[in-house]
Amino acid sequence: MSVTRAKALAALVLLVPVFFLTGCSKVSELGFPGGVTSVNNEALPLWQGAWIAGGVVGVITLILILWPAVFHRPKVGAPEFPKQTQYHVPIEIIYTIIPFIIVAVMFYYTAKKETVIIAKSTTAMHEISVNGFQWSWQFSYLDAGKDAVVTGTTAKPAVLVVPLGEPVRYTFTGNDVIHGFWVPAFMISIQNIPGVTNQLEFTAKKLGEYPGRCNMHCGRAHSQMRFTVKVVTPADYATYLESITGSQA
Ligand SMILES: [Cu+2]
Repeated sequence: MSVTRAKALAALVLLVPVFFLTGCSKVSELGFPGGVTSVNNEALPLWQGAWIAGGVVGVITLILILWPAVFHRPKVGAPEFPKQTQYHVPIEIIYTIIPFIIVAVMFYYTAKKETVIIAKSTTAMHEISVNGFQWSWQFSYLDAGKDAVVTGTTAKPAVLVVPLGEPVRYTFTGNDVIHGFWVPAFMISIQNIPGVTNQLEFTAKKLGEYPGRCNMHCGRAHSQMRFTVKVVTPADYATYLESITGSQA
């Protein structure tokens, strides 16, 4: 009976990762499509690695929970408590060191990717300034002149138009409180902090419209701090810049 139970439990535990790791490539991307931006290309393996690490830890934890529940149930006539093994120093050392190693490995890969993602180059072809304020966004297209500025409102969120395949240097600032520029599909989240200038360069690699929002709770209308990123061809981008220059849209 116990051997059959053990086999059934092992089969169940093995099926879960097999289900997630096989199938089409979309499943392996675990909810984030690759190739949307240059940042996305860098960050996707980190995302997948974090899920795999979480999955392994989850499966081991599940086994440790189910094993005693299935195989060490109280027997009729047995004492109320089984043998207690508290203050078992080797076990306590092991369960202190293992989480430390897990966090250290994840920190190492995160820091390594972050260094690549925030690196500045001289290849940026455009400059766009992103200013967060209570409660919307302002996008200034610096290479089109100081007056090429688009300001959103909660009723009419702004659209950030970016060129396909051309590297852009973004500068992030905040007017009043801290805001968070977040485009989930791009795997980009960077803060707009008053008095601090953050920068990030990236290249959009797929045409389309992508929703963005503020992910720092910044006040009453925080949830309405939405915007859209629209990736267009370089020709359409040039036309767009002409259409907003001088208009203070
Ligand atoms: Cu905000």
